[in-house]
Amino acid sequence: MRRFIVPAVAVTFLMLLMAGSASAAVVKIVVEAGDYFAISPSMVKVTAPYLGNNDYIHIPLRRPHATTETGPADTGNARYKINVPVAGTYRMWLRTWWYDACGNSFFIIVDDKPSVYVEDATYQSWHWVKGPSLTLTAGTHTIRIQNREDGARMDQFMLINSTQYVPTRIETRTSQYIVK
Ligand SMILES: [Ca+2]
Ligand SMILES: [Ca+2]
Repeated sequence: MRRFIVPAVAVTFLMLLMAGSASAAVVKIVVEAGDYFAISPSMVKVTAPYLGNNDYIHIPLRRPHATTETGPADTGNARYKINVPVAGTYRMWLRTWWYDACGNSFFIIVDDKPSVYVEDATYQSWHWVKGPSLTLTAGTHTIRIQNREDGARMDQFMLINSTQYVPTRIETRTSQYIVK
């Protein structure tokens, strides 16, 4: 009897170890702007080979450009579906280009949750902006990037279950997590 118990304990221990290491692995989900499954005006896709990663999405400047934060002229948006492999808390980052202080934000709507928005004060330069912290179950989720101010652009977004990682350059797209 005893010689059967020892291997069973060993196997259980090994499985726990594997489960522990799997949940500790950092998951990084990188989505290209053009990976949406649906897009609605005034959001448009712009082909931009100079970025080295295909394209970006953009709320074109209105004439006249807004000079106050009075709210967007429309609900133009792009919708993405991602498959989250491991439940957890994910930091969202967006690689953006802002026109000015009245063209420097997007609404973000995850599944059917209330909208939040991202905004910062680096203008006319591509850069990563820290987005919301999201608690996500494993499985498919919808991310909507929506018009808040005209003149805003987004090149990529990223979800990562690590608070340590800070993106600084264009990230490699992770097609295995993108549902089209
Ligand atoms: Ca603004
Ligand atoms: Ca891009």
